[in-house]
Amino acid sequence: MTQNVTVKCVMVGDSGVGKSALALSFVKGYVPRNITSTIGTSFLVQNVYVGKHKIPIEIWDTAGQERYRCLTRLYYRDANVVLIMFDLSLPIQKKNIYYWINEINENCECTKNYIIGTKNDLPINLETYKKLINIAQKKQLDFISTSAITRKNINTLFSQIAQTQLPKIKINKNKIQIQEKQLENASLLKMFCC
Ligand SMILES: Nc1nc2c(ncn2[C@@H]2O[C@H](COP(=O)(O)OP(=O)(O)O)[C@@H](O)[C@H]2O)c(=O)[nH]1
Ligand SMILES: [Mg+2]
Repeated sequence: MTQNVTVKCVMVGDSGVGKSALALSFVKGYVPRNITSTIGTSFLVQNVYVGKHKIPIEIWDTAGQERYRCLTRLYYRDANVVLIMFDLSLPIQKKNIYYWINEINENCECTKNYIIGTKNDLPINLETYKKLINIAQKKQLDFISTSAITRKNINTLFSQIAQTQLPKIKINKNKIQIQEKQLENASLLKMFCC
């Protein structure tokens, strides 16, 4: 028997970096022409298989605008994985990258965070790329360069995310075995004590 462990994966980043596109590209396999701006947070789920284990990944797609920030904090508080996303085709300030990393460090006890570069099908801004790689190294975060349009690295990213949760499946199995043992003991007690 295999136990399901659901992974809560939250995407954060400025408005327009491509969070909704990446979620849709992963779940639906394509990016619709007109993506509507995310209000609050939307939610999608997709199963990923690691060996015989089915791992449902919940993708929480948050709105980037400042006015929703208090609301979106509620979503990443109990996330397992956070994808901190930046548009590779645009210039970026270091302080913006650090803003998001600190925001997640202060508000979330996630098991794994990634820095995700988006839109790598467009001509990329080399300065942005270098800054992201350097900061990822400094902060010991994995960096993955993606495109929602070509689907570059999308499946690789979510397979990696699913694999990070495998140890939890083993723990859950142990828990279930212990519970079964306790039930057996309870039945034995009933037989002998009553
Ligand atoms: N070329 C390209 N455009 C993208 C990509 N991802 C998103 N976009 C475009 O960038 C714009 C903002 O994307 P969206 O997913 O709504 O950003 P969000 O505000 O972070 O959710 C849309 O016009 C998308 O079509 C990508 O990988 N490549
Ligand atoms: Mg969006």
